[in-house]
Amino acid sequence: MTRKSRAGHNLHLERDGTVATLRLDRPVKRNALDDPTIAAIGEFFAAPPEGVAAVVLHGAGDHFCAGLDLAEMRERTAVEGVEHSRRWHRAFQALEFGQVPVIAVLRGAVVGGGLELAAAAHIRIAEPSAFFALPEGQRGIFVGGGGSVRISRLIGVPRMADMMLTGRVYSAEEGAAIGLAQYRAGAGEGLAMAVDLARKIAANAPLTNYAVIQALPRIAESGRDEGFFAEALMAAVTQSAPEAKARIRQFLAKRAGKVAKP
Ligand code: 1HE
Repeated sequence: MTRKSRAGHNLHLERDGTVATLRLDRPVKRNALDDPTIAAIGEFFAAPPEGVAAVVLHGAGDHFCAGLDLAEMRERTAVEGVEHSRRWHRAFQALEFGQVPVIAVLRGAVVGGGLELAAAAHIRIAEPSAFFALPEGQRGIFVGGGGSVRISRLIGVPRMADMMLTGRVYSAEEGAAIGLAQYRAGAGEGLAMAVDLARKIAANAPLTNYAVIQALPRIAESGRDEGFFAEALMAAVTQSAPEAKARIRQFLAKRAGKVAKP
């Protein structure tokens, strides 16, 4: 049964069993992110509804997100500017290093802070209409929602610098090819694909999903020796869980699915 509700400022929530679908809900402003929406995103991901095992994130209307709400720009002291950016960081950290995997469905503008938000998700699906840009250069500002950390890791510093310096816009096809999305979907098909992937994710052992979110990126950014050790610890923790033992017994008893050829 699907349950719908408001999940915070400019956020709409639909819940179907273990999958929650969170929609940025400000289509008249192309889902531009104002301060209360950033706070609501952080609050949602800091404490997702009980029993939710995967979240699909998308935008109402034709655009995922046009980035920072430029109408909110005002005179800020240096400290206020830092604090503003840190609020975005906290909100997107809650998403990236939260409790459940997040799949973003991208169509239309995935721009500025919208791309920073998408980059915090674990899986991105691009519909043909999606386009990726960092117009901060044209606006005279810098990324402030974690983009220089996350987007540069997705596509490399040279590509990100090019986007910011020249205003280069990547199409869905180009964006997927350089790593801005792992999947491409047909027009209007991204949401169904995301829910499908979310159901697969939700069927995994929760501890494995948690390890993928929490341990994998940290291991990838640590030294090799620390990485191998952290991996061994994580492997030991996951395999000692009763759920892992039960799943492996099921496979050996030929009661679990095989890995299917692509
Ligand atoms: C906005 C915003 C916004 C639209 N803040 N109001 N982001 C940008 O520089 C992107 C700016 N937006 C655009 O380039 C275009 O709006 C789009 C390509 C996204 C969509 O174009 P279109 O033709 O579908 O819509 P529109 O007519 O431009 O916009 C519809 C309304 O949304 C309009 O307001 P209206 O009152 O005239 O109807 C726009 O002003 C409004 N709107 N985008 C405020 N971003 C943590 S740091 C992050 C730094 C950044 O994100 S910088 C990048 C900011």
